[in-house]
Amino acid sequence: MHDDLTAITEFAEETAIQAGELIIQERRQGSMEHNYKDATELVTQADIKADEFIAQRIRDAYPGHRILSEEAMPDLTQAENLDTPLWIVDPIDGTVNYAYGHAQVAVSIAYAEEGRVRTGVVHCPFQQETFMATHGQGALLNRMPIEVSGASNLRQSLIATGFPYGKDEIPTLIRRLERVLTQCRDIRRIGSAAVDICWVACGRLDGYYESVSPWDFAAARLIALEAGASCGHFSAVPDGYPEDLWGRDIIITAPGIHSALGALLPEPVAG
Ligand code: LIP
Repeated sequence: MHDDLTAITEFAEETAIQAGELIIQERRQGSMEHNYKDATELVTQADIKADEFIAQRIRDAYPGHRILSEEAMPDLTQAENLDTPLWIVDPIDGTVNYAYGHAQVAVSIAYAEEGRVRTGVVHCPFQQETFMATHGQGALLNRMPIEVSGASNLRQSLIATGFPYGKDEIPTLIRRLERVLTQCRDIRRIGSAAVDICWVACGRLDGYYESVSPWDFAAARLIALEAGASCGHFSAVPDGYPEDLWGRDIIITAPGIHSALGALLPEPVAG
């Protein structure tokens, strides 16, 4: 089962960089036809083209593997099937940023065996930055080692989070944001979970929390773990579901502030 992980990481890196070139060209050519999933979630033609490009490369190189991708009718139960290797792909994380011409956009490609993410690549084409990690081999930014910050005081920490396309949880999220913002240095809302988490991995942020989809965070979470981050959830992970791929209520921080931030996130129990 254990294909050569270093070769897989290098394949994912090459694929992500090539997909990054594709989405840069698509934006330059202005072919920014917008569509909406469920009438709220933006998807562009570049999403579709990059997703098809990545999926075809994976199918050609690893025909027996499965692919869980944001743009290919995702079936989240795939994450619970541990029999064959699984690729977790977000062709454009930070879709709204992409559509508005912002730079914080990522191609995210993760590879998992038996529910554990073993390699991850997050390529930010507009910033010419490639974050990557192979299980047990550390984390890299443009092939140079990275590590989390030494933050140990929440009040002096910079925390990132984000908000879903749907609006029904906003009141709870705003109450949570108020608890965090009154206890930390400041908040950042960058618009891409993959970028948020990789910035924790390299010390540009001290912590991150959010609920997102597996393809948004799977690769970046491994990169953060390999860079020394503490990764967890501030609510229960369903029994038997791989925690590496469970995206609800995730918290990823420099070790020194993990418990302090984690204590603020659950909704206080009335009483
Ligand atoms: C995005 C996430 C981000 C979240 C956005 C959106 P997308 O993913 O990366 O953390 O706050 O609402 O879900 O839609 O750009 O792939």
